[in-house]
Amino acid sequence: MASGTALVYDNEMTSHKLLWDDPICDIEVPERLSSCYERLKCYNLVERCISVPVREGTEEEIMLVHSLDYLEIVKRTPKMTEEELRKTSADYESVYFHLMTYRCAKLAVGATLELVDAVMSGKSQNGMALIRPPGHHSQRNAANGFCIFNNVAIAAKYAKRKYGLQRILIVDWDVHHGQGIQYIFDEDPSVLYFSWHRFEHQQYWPSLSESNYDAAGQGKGRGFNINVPWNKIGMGNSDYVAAFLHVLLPLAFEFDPELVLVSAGYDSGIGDPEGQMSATPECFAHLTHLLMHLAKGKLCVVLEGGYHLRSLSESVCMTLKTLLGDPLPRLSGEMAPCLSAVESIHNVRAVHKPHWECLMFEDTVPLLDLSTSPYQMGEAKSTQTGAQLLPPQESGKANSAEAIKTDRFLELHMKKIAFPIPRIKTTVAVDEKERCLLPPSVQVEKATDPKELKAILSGFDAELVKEEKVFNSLVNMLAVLDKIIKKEVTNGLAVSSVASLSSAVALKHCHNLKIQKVLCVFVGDMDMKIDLDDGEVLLINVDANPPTKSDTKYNISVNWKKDVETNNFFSAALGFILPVAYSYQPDLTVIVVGPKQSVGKNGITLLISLLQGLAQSHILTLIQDTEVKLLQDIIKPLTGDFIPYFGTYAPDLKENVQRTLELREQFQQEWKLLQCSAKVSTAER
Ligand code: Q9C
Ligand code: ZN
Repeated sequence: MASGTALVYDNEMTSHKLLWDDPICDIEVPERLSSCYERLKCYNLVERCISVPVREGTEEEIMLVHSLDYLEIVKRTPKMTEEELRKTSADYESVYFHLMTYRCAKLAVGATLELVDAVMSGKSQNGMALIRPPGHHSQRNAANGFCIFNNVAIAAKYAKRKYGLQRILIVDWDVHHGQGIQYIFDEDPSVLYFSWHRFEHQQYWPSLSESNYDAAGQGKGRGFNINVPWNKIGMGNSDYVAAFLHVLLPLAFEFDPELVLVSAGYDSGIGDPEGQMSATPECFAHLTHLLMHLAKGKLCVVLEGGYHLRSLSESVCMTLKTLLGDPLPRLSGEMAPCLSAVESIHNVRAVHKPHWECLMFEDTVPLLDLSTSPYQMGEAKSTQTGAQLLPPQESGKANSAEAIKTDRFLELHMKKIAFPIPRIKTTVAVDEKERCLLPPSVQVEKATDPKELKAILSGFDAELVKEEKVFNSLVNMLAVLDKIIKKEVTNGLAVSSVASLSSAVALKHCHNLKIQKVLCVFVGDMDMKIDLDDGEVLLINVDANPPTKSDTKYNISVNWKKDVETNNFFSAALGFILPVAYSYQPDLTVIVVGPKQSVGKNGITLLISLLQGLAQSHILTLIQDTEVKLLQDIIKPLTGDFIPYFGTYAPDLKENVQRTLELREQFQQEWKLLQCSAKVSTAER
C-alpha cells in the first residue's frame, strides 16, 4: 500500500535563462521555480514530502517523443555562442536557448520520469515535479512556447513501456493548449488527453483551429482528445469545477486510467499576465482533489506554465497540500459558471457524445454552430470573485501595477482561506466488537459526559431516547460531532442503532450551534422528518423508493434503482450530487448510511471521497448498525491513507440516467453548477 507524496526539485533548473531582450519570452524566469520552493518551505510542506532527486533524461528517453534530428540540434546548443543561440531560438516560435538549456531540459525530463517511477513503484502514492523548462508545447521536431522537450508526453510513453500501462490520462490545466501533447497522441487511444485553454475563437496564441472542441483525436485515437476552449478571459473557480464535473471526470472514470499525469500550468490562475483568468489558488486544491480518486490515486503533477510568481507559488502550495491529504479550503466565489463556459462545456460534450457511453445515454443536445456563436473580442466575463476584485487587464502584457494588486489580493486571500489542520484526521465511535475492523490511524471516541444531552434531546421522543441502545447511539454520535465542530478532527464516524434519529439529533445540534449550512446525504431507506425549507439543511436522499413528496430546492430525492451488475454511481455523483453540493457550499456534510441501499459500496465510497472537497472536508458519517459490514470500506476514504478503486465503468440503468437528467433540468436554475448545456440557460438568462 503506497503512501506519501514525492517532491522532485533541483535548483539547477534555475540556470536556464533568457540572455537578450525578448518581450515574449521574458516571463519565463528562473524565479518561477525558486519562488515556488520558497513558498513550500514557508508552509513547511517540503519536509512533509518524500524528496526524490532529479536525474538527466537519457537520449533514448527523449527520443520516445522527439526525432534524432531535433535532439541533435538541442545537443549542440551548449557549445554555441550567444549569436548562435539567438539564431537557433529564432528557428522556433516563442523559445529561447541558453548554454544551460540542454542540461536543464534533460533534468526536467529526468525529474518527471523519476516522479513516475516513485509513484509506479509504490514508493509514494502521488507527487509533484517542479521543473523548467516546461514541456507541453514542444513537438517531435520542434521547440515551442518556452518548451524544449515534452516532459509529460515522454513520461506517458515511458510509463507505457516500463510498466506496460494501457491507459494513461493527461490533464492539462495550463491556460495554453498543449498542442504538442495533442499531436503526439492524436491517434493513440491509450492516452486520453484533456486540455482547457484560452482560445477566444482562435484569436489567442497559438491560434490553431485544432485547439477547438471539435478536435477529438484521429483514427484509433478518435474520442481520446478533449479540448475545452475558453472563449472569454476571466474564467474562474466555478467554470473550472464545472468543466471537471461535466466533461473531464465522467469521461475519465469511464476511461479508467492506470496513471494520471497533470500538465500543471498555473497561468490559468488569477493574476497571470498571459492567461488573464481568475481562478484563486484553492481552486487548484479542488482540481487536484477531484483527480486523486482516479487510478487508485496514482497522480503525478508536473509543472508547466505560470508567470505571476505569487499566484503560481500559492497555487503550487495548494496542489501539494492536497496531494499530502490535507483538508481543502472552501472554494471561494459564487458557484455559477458563466454562459460562455457553459457553451464550451456543452459543445465538447456534444462532440464527444458518439465516443463515450456516459454521454451517449445522457442528452441529445445539438452542437452549437461554430460559425454562428456570437462573440465580441476582449469582452471579459465579470461574474467571478477574482474578476470583481481585480478588473481584467487591458492588454496581455505583464503590467507591474496589476501584478502588485494581485500580490496584495493574494496576501489577504490566503490568510482568509487558511485554517488550522487538526492533528487527528478521523475519530470514530463504534462498539467494542467493531474496533478491530478499524485502521490504527483512527482515534476511538470514548462517549463523554452526557449532562448537556438533556437539552439537546428535549423535543425528541423521550421514551425512545431512554432505551439504552438508543441513548448510547446518540451519545456516540454527539461525541464525534462535537469533535468535528470544535475542529479537533477533520471527520468522524459513528455507528447507530437509530441512524434516522441520530441524524435528526445531529441536525438539531447543528442548528443550536448556529451552523448555517449542513449538507445531509441519506443513502438507503431512511425515515426522516425535519423542517427543511429555510436552507439550513440541504437533504439529498438516495434510495430506490419512488419519492413520496415533491422535491424542493432543499429536499431532493435521487431515486436510484439498484443495479446489481454495474454497481456504480458515477453519473449521479458527478452529474448531480457534486454540482449541487458545490453550489450550496455547506459548512458541514453529514452522510447517513441506512438499510437497503440501492447504491453499492463503490458508489458510497466514491461519494464520501468526493464530498471531502466540501465544508473544509468536515464530514460526519453515520452508519445504521445493521450495515456495519460497510464499516471497513467507508473508513478508508475518511482516513485517506488508502485510496480505493471505484470499479470499472459500465453504463447506468436507463431509468437512473433519466432521473439524473430530470433532476438536473429541474434544479439548474437554483444550483447553477448543474448547468452543462446551453440550450436551456441561453433562453432563460
Ligand atoms: N504573441 C507555457 O505556458 N506566448 N508556454 C506567445 C505571442 C507564448 C506559454 C505570444 C506563451 C508560451 C508553457
Ligand atoms: Zn501556459
